[in-house]
Amino acid sequence: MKITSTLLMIFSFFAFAANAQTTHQVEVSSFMFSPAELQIEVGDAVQWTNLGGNHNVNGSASDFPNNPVPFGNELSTDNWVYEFTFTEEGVYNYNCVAHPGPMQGTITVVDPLSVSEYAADEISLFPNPIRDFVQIDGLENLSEIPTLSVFDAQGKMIKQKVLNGERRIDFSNFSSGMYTYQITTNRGVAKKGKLIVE
Ligand SMILES: [Cu+2]
Repeated sequence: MKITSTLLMIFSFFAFAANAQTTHQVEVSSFMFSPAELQIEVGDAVQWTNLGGNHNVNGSASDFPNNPVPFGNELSTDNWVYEFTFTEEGVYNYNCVAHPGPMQGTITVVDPLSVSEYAADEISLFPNPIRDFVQIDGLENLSEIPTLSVFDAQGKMIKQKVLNGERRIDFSNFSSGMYTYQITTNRGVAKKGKLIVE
């Protein structure tokens, strides 16, 4: 029974991954974007929904010249929905022009095929599927202090932990499902992959 449901999850994940585009939701309210930080894949769309207040999404070239592509809509008190599809890798910053202090966001667009891992073979995570804990071995092969980041199926970061000697990570408060993770250092991505929580 357990094996069957795990296999089903694996198959449905690959079906999901194969048909590529995901639409990620960001709520706009007074005075925040939620989630404010999102990591997505090339080709994914982000849909911002204004729940109330005079706000917009401003990722304009004049305010954010480092954005690979400008994006955004006009200020409005309507309950608007704005959608943008990100087709170029990179880090995109944006704000609300009426409330640029508190209302800021970042979309990080990654190409899953182009992110290479520099220590994939030296590091191992087990067990996977995870029940309550995952053990990470091989981190002593890295000369820098690694950070573990875990993302849900929508690309939202839900856990981030500096692995300062810690090798056994608690997943007992995670709901069942599919997650992706990255172990990063100052050098880049040491290892990345998928995790299943039972
Ligand atoms: Cu605003």
